[in-house]
Amino acid sequence: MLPFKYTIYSFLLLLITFTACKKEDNTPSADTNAKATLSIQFDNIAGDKNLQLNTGVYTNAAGEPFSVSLLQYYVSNIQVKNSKGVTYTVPQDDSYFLVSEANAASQFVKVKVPEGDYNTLTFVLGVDSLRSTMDISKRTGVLNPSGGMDDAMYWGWNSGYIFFKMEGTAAAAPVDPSGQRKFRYHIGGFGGYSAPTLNNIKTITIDLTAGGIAKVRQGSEANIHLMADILKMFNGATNISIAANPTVMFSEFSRSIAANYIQMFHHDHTEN
Ligand SMILES: [Cu+2]
Repeated sequence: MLPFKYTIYSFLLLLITFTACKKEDNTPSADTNAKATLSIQFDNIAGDKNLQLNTGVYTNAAGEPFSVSLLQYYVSNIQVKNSKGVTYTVPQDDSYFLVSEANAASQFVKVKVPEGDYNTLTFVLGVDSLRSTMDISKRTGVLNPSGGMDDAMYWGWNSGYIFFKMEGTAAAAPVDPSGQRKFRYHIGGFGGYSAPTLNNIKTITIDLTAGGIAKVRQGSEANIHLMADILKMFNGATNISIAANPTVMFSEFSRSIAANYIQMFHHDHTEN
C-alpha cells in the first residue's frame, strides 16, 4: 500500500491528465453540462429591403404604402434539436426576450445550450399562458408589465402580454386625435381571463439544414441568422388592408394577423 501522500499525488496527476485531455479535444463534449452560447439573430426586413424605422416606405399587397415607427415582439421558450434528434429546452426562466427594431442589441437573442450540432430551432412568438399568469416576481426584466409608454407590451386590463406590436403611418390610415395617419397592430391573447377563446400564442419551428446547422462549441459563438419579413404580417392567407383595419388589438380579427406573421421568419444562414 502506498503512503497516503502518494495516493493524493497520483490522484491529482490523474485529474490533471483528464483536464488536459478535455482541452485538447475539439469534438463536442458528451457531457450535457458543457454549455456554450448560441446566438439567434432577428434581422427585420420588409420584402427585399432592410427595415428602416420611420424613413423606409414599403407597400403591402393591398397596394398601400406605409412606414413603420415601432416593431417589437416577444421570443420565448427556445428549444433546439440536434442531429441525433435530441431536443434541448433552455431553462424557462432564461428564455424570454423582447426583440425591438429600435434596439440593435435586442435583435441578438443569446442562450446557453449544450455543445452540439443543431438542425432545428423552435421558439414561441409571444409569452406562454403559464408565465402570463405567474406572480409578478416571476415576470421581471423584459416581462415587467409596467414598461414604457408607446413601447409597453402589456395590457393593464388583465388580458396579458402583447406578443407582437407594430405601429406606423400610412396615407390609407384615418387621421387620429394626434393629427397623424397611424396604424396600430397590437397582437396578443393567451387564452385566459376575459376572453378565454382568444389565443394567439404561436410556436415556430425552423429547419436549419438548408441554411446551415448551428455548431455550438465553447470558445466560439454560433449565430443563427433569421430574417423577419414584416410584409408577411400584411400579406398572407388574409391580405391585411390598413384602410379596412388600421387598428387591430384584442379582437377576433387579430387571429388573421397572427396567422400571417408566423410566416415571417426565414433562416438565411448560420455563422459558426
Ligand atoms: Cu449572418
